[in-house]
Parts: sequence; C-alpha cells; structure tokens
Amino acid sequence: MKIAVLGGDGFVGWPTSLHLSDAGHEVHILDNLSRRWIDTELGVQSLTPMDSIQERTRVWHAETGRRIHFHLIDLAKDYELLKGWLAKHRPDAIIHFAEQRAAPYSMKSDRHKNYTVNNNVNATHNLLNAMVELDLDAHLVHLGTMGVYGYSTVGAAIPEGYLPVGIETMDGRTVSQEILYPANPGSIYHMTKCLDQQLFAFYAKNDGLRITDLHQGIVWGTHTEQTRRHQQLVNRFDYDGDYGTVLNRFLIQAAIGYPLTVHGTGGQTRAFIHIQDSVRCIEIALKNPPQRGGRVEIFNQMTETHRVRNLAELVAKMTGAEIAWLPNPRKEAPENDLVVKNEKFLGLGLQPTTLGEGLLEEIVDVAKKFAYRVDRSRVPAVSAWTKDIAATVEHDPEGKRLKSVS
Ligand code: USQ
Repeated sequence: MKIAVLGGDGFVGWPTSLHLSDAGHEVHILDNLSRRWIDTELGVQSLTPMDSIQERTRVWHAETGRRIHFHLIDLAKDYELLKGWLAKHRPDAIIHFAEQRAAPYSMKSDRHKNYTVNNNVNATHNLLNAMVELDLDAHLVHLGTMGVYGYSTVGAAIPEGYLPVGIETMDGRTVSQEILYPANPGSIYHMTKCLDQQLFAFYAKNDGLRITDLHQGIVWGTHTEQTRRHQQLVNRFDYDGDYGTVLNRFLIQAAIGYPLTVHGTGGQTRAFIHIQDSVRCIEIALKNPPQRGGRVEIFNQMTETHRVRNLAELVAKMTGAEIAWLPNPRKEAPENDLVVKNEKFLGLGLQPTTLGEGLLEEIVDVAKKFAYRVDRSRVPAVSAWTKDIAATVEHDPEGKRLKSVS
C-alpha cells in the first residue's frame, strides 16, 4: 500500500513509519517538524540523541534498501499544499498522528491552549475536507486517546467507542441506540480529540469516508524491532514535565537518582500500552478498514491498566529509587478505578507486551546511557491546570521537587 504518515517524525509516528516500511509498504511522512520546534521553545531535548528526519530516512535506506519519503507540510496551515500533495500521490491509507499531544503543554498558558486547539482541529478538518474534495477513498486511521472517555466509570467497563443506551419515547416505549460514549476530557489537548471524534462522525455519515479512530492509552518504552537496528534510528524519548509520560518518566528519574514524581496520592488509574504494541495495533487497524458508508470504527488501543502509585512502587523496588509525593498540578480525580474493553485488537491477533521487569530494566539502561543529556531542572511538571492550582504549587528552581505553599 501507499501510506501517508502524517506526523511521522514523532514518538509514535517514527516507529510506525519504520514498521510499515519494513512490512513492504510505500511510506510517505508528512510533518511540519513542530515537535522539534517545541523542544526548542521549552529548552529541552529528547533523552536519546535524534538525528534530522532526512538523516534518519537516509540511514533506514542504507540499512534496509527501503525508502521513506519526507515532505515538509503544515497540515493545519497549508491546506492547498496538503490538498495538492494528496491529489498528486493519492495514498491508499492515511495515518493521522499530526497533533500536539501533551496535556501539560496544552494547559501552560492561553497561547498554548489556542495553539493546541487551532493546530489539532484544523489539521484534522483540513485533511477530511481535502479527502472529500478529491474523492479520495483512502482509509484514514487516526490516533486518538483513551482520555476522550475520562477515567471514571460507573462500575461498567468502558466500551470501544459506542455505548448502547435505552431512550424512553413519549408513548412510554424504550428505543435502543448506540451513541458515542459521552466525552469527558481532562485537558485542552484531550478536548481536541473529542472534537476530532465529532468531525469524523460527520464526515463518515455525510461523505462516506472510511475512518478508524484508535483510543490509545499511555505509551511506555522506547525501542521497537526496527528502531533497534541502528543507533541513528533511535526513537525520541521525552523526560520533561510537559512531554514525558508517567511510566517513562519514573524509569528515567530512577536512572538519574531523582525522586519519583508522584502527583498527589498516585491514586490515578490509567490505561497503558508498549510502543511495540502501538505500532502493531496500527498495522492491524490498517488491515481491517470499515465499509464505505459505515460508522467510524473505534478501537481501544491499550493492553493493561495500572495505578500511578503502584508503578512508582514497582520502579522504586526495582531500582531503589525514592518516591516524592507531590501536590498535583492537574485537576483530576485523586483516585479512580478504570476497567476498559479491548477485545477488538485481541480478537484480531494482538499479543500484548505487558509490564515485565526485563523491559523496564532495558529502559532504565537506555536512560543511564544518556543520563548526561538530562537537564534536571526540566524534570518537574510545572504546568498547572487552573490559576488556583498554580497559586498553591511552587516550582523549586533546584529541580528537586514541587512543594505546596499553602
Ligand atoms: N503523573 C504523575 N507524575 C508524573 C507525570 C504524570 O503522577 O511525573 C500522573 C498524572 O497526574 C496523570 C497520570 O500520571 O494522572 C498520567 O499522566 P501522563 O503525563 O503519563 O499522561 P497524559 O497526560 O494523560 O497523556 C498521555 C499522552 C497523551 C495520550 C494520553 C493517553 O501524552 O498523548 O493521549 O497519555 S490517556 O492518559 O489514556 O488519556
């Protein structure tokens, strides 16, 4: 297949591009390199030394003989360029990762909120709009988030996208319907993915676009089969308070002797998936497109759930790291249970890579190898969800920990 990977320079986009290229597909990365610019804005860099996208694709070609093509396009701003590219190349499938994906970054300031909404919603809408205009019947696979559901349940497992409901009619009968599970985002970033869901539902219904939305949990790990092949194919690995995600952060913190930064009591339960499974799921989704005219196909892309404090305790036990119990900069439930259905991917053959000490140790080893690149002052998560929370949380400039000032 000819596949366009939008956002193919990012944390999940890059290993996905390699995986699909390795499987024999013709891969084109469309990216505006915004993630690299955000590193510059924040004054941080990936823990792992990343080469330019051109250099990465050159090394991939030298290693495998396969070409990955790169096109510098800003989907949110360059509508005509995007449309022209799609008209010329007419890909069979499009994978859409091209969104600002960090919740803390989206909550930093009014400017960051605007940027995240404008970038994410316009990128998605420009793409859908152009596909209709060009009569392009490509299968669109979008990387969404588990966060569209919120994380609290009423004792029932979160279904894969659609919730069966009974509605009482005026004459007293009960009519059954399946509706999109009520959106309950916890950040501006997560909210943009809820808006995406509405755009997809409309374009599937109105124009018959074939769309798959993957509601992914928190990704952990860094290597995949293909990124291991050469040191210059290494994936990016974020550790900072905005882009680092919880389990990877704990592992890096353990490697550099930094107390594990648990927010509150660490009672938040979240869904997780290893990066290797993430790229496999995308390939499985590609092989199972919905029918034209059908509703949006939704998969829960996660393999297990864990409570944050249990992860911290596991990493502490494994490495001897200390745990710091910090005031939470986010507005979220301090404790929640989470049960999620993920039978669709399992039914299509996914064999989950679960949290095993071997893989966790491998990440600590990667972190130790590159520990000299870590700026400890960038470790604390300082982006507060509200002005009230910002007023009660102070950032220690030594980079040791956040402390409550109230
Ligand atoms: N947390 C800590 N300490 C830390 C960092 C995070 O206790 O140092 C806590 C947070 O308060 C939160 C939980 O860990 O309760 C998860 O935070 P996270 O930063 O690992 O994940 P999140 O902000 O939800 O976002 C990440 C990705 C996002 C993806 C989402 C999937 O950045 O792109 O959509 O995970 S999900 O969480 O299932 O919505």
